Amino acid sequence: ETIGRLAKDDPAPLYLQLQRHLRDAIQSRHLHQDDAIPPERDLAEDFEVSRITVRKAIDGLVSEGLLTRRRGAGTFVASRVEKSFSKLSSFSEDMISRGRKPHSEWVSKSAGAVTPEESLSLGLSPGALVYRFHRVRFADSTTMALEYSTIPGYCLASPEAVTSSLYDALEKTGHRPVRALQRLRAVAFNAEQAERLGVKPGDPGLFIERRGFLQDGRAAEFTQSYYRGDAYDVVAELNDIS
Ligand code: 16G
Repeated sequence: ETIGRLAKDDPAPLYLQLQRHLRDAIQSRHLHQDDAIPPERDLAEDFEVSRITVRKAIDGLVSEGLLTRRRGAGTFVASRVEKSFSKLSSFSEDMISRGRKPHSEWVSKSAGAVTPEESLSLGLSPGALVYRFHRVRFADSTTMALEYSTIPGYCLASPEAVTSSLYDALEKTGHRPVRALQRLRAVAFNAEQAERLGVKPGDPGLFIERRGFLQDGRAAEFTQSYYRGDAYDVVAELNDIS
């Protein structure tokens, strides 16, 4: 099956055009998780570009985590989610960019006065209003994570404002975080968490705690995420500091 042709009048470099085609094919589910992509020489022929261009396009998508190379077998649509540790993206965005459908099962949604622990994490005064969201997060019908978010009251009109994506709701009120601090730790799922995720107690998880801030420095979120250890690779680009 051919994925398409490149537009003759597109001024973008060929490898970027090819990347766009492949990305679209994944997002629109013409290519699924674990599917092999056509061999380089077929892609080069189909798209009428050189193999160097094909290789460059694939290299970029491999480093983005959308594709993985398996030695001797070819290049496949990645099955584990490669999650950037340094991008301020949302769960929904992470899934949509991989052609998967984000979905949440709500455990609870509430409003209340900040606890002493939350007030420390969010820098709020005692008594301040916060909203709390506890969700099981899915990609299509697969469980991916458990999330507990605490959002200052000034960020949203009410907890009901969040129906699917929290970041979409925050974006609508102009309170999507622009900066965040994160901490990552290995965990073993306890019995309750394992049951919600449909894994075994003791199975490994990645605990990521994110504190997000607005441009003016005020807190926008305190979220504790428990990602499935069997579903995620956490990746980051490093630069020499010397
Ligand atoms: C991600 C964030 C979490 C944020 C959520 C919003 C990490 C480690 N955590 O899971 O802090 O609250 O996305 O997702 O990336 P949503 O907009 O899909 O609800």
